[in-house]
Amino acid sequence: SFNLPDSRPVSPSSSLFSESSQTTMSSYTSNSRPALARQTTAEVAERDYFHENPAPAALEEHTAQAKAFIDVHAAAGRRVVLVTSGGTTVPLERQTVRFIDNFSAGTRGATSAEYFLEAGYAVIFLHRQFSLLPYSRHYSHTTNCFLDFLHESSDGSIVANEEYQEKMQKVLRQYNAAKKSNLLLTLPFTTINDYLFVLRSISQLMRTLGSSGLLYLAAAVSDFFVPPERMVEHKIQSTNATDVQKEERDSASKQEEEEVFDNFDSSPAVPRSKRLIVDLDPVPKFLKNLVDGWAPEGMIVSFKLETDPEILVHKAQYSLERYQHHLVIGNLLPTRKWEVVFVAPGQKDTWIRVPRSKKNRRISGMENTVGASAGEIGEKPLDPKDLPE
Ligand code: PAZ
Repeated sequence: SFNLPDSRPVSPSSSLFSESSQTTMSSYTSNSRPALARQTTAEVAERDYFHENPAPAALEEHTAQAKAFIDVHAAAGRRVVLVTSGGTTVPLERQTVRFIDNFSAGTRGATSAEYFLEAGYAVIFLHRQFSLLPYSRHYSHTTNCFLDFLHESSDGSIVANEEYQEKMQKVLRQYNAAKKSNLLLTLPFTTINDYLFVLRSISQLMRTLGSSGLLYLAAAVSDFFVPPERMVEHKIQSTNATDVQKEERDSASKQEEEEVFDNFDSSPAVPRSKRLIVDLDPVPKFLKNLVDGWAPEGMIVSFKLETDPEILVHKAQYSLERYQHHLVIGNLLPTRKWEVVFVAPGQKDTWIRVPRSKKNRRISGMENTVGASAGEIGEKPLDPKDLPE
């Protein structure tokens, strides 16, 4: 019931070629680069990132699937939402054994997708592979193994246990209805790079939907990554067992190896082979590009996660001001399952709460400290002193 503005506020910076945007002359001379032109900083960052990083193998296939899905629903006049969900990984090696990850299980995205389907949207669910999915989320990743929901009846057929039947039937019917009507397209990503490539492609496809397209960006996207020129090919070694072998190689390739291995600190305090210093670059902030160039007519909702209650609203407001989209939904890590703040242009910041489930109360240890009823709206977050130690 929150009122979103019909269109984004027009500000000087909302134009791709605005006077206020910083313009940069391309300094590239390579023939493979596009012709020199005056470009905004955001455009240069986009061109460089997508030029320097490899497109994921599944990009074409996923883009084709999304295009077919969008075309069908656009022709039917149906609203389409792109929901992004789950965390992105940051690989440390090209042949990836180790990677950096984050906490997100995809609960927000998978749950929201169900509500969007219920509200009549067709949903493209761009999610971290193996994170929670709409409908199946009720039975996967739970403390119960899914087999615990089932038993074998006397005739040998497998049926749901009595206590789960009502809910399972409801969920199954909703899932089958979405499937039958082709209303749910699930597309997986794993790395930050996969995510950025496919997000750009799908957002651009959503342009055809105009204002019937909604982008609901709930994924927990890494802010840092290892750029390709600093990423080693093979598993980073933790012992110097390969050093002897290395010494036998010619000096040119030795030097090359040392350059490649610059993830290692050379501090003499601890043997070099035992230390790993991870040196990450910032991931370009593409929300500006998305808002201004990829899907300029779509409604765009982004999420902002923080752990410090003192900075959440400020960061959400900053994001809204900087990117000029429709809504930032802020949440705090420990309370995110039952409390969010809506920050929208021209509107008062509004905290929205849902009742905490028994499970959430158990996790937070907050029972009996703060009352919350269905859809409660407030002007302030829960008091941090009520949060568990
Ligand atoms: O996946 P989840 O339900 O455990 O968490 C959801 C969330 C906190 C990742 C999401 O609500 C969110 O805030 N996403 C944006 C995170 C960020 O990049 O700030």
